[in-house]
Amino acid sequence: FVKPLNTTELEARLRQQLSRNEREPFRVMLVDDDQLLAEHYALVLRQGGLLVEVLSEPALIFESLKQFHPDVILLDVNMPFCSGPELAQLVRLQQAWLGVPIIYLSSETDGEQQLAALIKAGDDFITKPITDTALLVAVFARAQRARQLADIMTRDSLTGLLQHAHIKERLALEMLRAVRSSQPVSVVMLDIDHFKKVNDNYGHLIGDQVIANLANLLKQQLRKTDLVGRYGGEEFLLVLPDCSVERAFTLIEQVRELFAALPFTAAEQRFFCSFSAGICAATQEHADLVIDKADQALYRAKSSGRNCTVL
Ligand code: GH3
Ligand code: MG
Ligand code: MG
Ligand code: MG
Repeated sequence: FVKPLNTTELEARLRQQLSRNEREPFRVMLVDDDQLLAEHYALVLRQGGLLVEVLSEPALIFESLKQFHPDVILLDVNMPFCSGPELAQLVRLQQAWLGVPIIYLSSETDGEQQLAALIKAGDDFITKPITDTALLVAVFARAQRARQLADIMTRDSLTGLLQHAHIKERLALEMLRAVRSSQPVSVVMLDIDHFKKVNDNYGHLIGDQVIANLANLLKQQLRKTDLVGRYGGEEFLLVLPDCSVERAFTLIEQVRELFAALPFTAAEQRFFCSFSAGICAATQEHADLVIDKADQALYRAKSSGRNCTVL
């Protein structure tokens, strides 16, 4: 006989789990036309350490998804104008949200109806009434799994950094956040110098090692909230929230010096590498324009002799 955990103990454990991850809390979007009920469930989930956005107007879901980026969507079935399954179908039409689990949360107990909803779209069905603990556990488990999968899907296998499309997406998101919080965001484009020679002299595998080592160095030296992406082969895009270009410059110069001093060995030969970097401030322009600016700064760094950082 195992004594059931009471909700407080459980919440404490979930929080522990979250802090162990040292990651942002899981994000849950709750769509229900019954605002009072939705607020109750939201409270339960928030007490368990989850971040919850309540949406009582289903028509606004795409706006909300873009702003909130949930790990899990909890969806009511019976809503006026648009049923949960219809809404789920619409969400599934957009590639960006294909991987986000959709869980129906409904008092519908008829198996046929539940099946019909799941066949349309959606991943799971939770029947109301549900105990607070059961809801929290179910959502937590789903969110955790979804994050793990999203992580694998969005990361580059050699470096573990965000892939091209995903670092761009995160930049756009950070720019929105920056406008709201009026904090500066710095963007860095970084490219290894004369990398073709590394491949030519020591082979592609050693070249890969150099790329992986620089990725590790960046992960070590930057803050947890900084975002690092592998923009191209030996090109990296960094997004540094709450960071002025001056601070970014100092930081990147430190990393540049560390990297330039890092010895590599191939065919019993020691050799060194370097990178050039271009920095700019993320303004309210389109993310692509900001990337262009960082790229132009990088170009200037290359033409002024490489192994340097340009603002
Ligand atoms: P520059 O200083 O002007 O940047 O010179 P560069 O030689 O680095 O020039 P460029 O950016 O044109 O060349 C990059 C080379 O990196 C070309 C490509 O063969 C190589 N490369 C791209 N991706 C990878 C990769 O994943 N692994 C390895 N080993 N090499 C790669
Ligand atoms: Mg309803
Ligand atoms: Mg290069
Ligand atoms: Mg390049």
